[in-house]
Amino acid sequence: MKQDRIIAAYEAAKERYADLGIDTEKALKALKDISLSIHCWQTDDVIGFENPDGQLSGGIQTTGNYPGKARNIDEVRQDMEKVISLVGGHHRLSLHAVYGDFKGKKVDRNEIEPEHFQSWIDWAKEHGMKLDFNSTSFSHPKSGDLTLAHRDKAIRDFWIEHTIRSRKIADEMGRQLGSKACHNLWIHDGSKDITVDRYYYRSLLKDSLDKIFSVRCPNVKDAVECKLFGMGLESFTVGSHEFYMCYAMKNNIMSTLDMGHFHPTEETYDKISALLLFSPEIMLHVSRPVRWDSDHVVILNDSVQMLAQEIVWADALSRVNIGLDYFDASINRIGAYVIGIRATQKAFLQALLSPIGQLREYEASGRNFERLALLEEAKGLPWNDVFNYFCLTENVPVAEDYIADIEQYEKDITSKR
Ligand code: RNT
Ligand code: ZN
Repeated sequence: MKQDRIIAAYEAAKERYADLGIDTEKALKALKDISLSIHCWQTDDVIGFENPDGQLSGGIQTTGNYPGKARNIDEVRQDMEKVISLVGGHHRLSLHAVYGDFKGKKVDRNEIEPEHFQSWIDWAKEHGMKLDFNSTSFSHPKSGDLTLAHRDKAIRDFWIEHTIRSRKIADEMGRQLGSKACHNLWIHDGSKDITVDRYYYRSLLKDSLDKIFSVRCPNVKDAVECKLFGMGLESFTVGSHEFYMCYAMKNNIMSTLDMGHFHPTEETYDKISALLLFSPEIMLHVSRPVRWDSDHVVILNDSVQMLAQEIVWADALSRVNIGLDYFDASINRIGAYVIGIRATQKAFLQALLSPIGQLREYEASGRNFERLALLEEAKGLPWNDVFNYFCLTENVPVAEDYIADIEQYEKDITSKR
């Protein structure tokens, strides 16, 4: 898009918003300050570097075999650098424990150390990014259907050790980068068919978590991620919503809300204000479930817009850690990142530009027709012109211009892998 047209459209949008008492400059500044925690695992379909021929197992699955996936640490970094060059703002990178710099050596999950992630910390520093971390319980010989809730103490201990080490790695990342790292704990533990010992498994998980969180990590913000069910584990998930919600509240840690982990007719946004009244911070996995937790690429849909509105309207941007979590192996993976990141940013910008003052006034005085009418009108405000201007001022491609850029990257780089 031509620069003078972007600016002219922005100036017009700015005036239109000013009519409604909305300051676009303020919204743009707020958008710039929203750091998304970009997941590393869209680059290589959640495989990591333990064994490049490894298969994904443990309640989650990627579908598709689009060519050009990253095969090693250099390619993951190359692709992440490309992604961040195509989106405005300053962001975080979320790593999983299987993405360590193992240099071809076999390092089991109960042996990982901060040193295996030092090159990531250096990379992050070099690129002005902060890091977040995730322990990895899936895709491992010791992770059948159960890990931290396994009946066998030896298996539980193995995963307790892994998770404590993961938290220590996150602690080191937070320390060196001067920004507390979110450590997210998600395990797939559950069963395919009806289970008769639910209380027992949950008591084992609770005990394992108590051991894990007894280790102090001052540079970490801990989060636990609940789920309704996993692939092949349809009848029972040990770490259910209520289980983790209670655990998080009792132990002063964060709950992670993954948009794919709830019933299709539930909306994640409605959970925010309920949680924030009891917990100082929460974590999100912005995702797109299609019929189930399919982890499709995030798009600008109602769920994401309502989520962003809820956070902005609750004045809770500083209390919500916004992580992304999707993996689509059926389309260009860099494209998948840019679409999802930009969709999330657009949702927040829309929310920042909404006429919330007037909406609240209508609501407070019982003028519900007026409230609904203004909500509808706000959908058509020229927020996209403001977003284009954001991209322009951030020196990243405006509107669909990034498509050609990604096609070029595919031609030059990923198609040759
Ligand atoms: C799985 C969870 C979890 C994973 C990532 C890879 O259902 O959403 O967050 O997707 O840790
Ligand atoms: Zn998730």
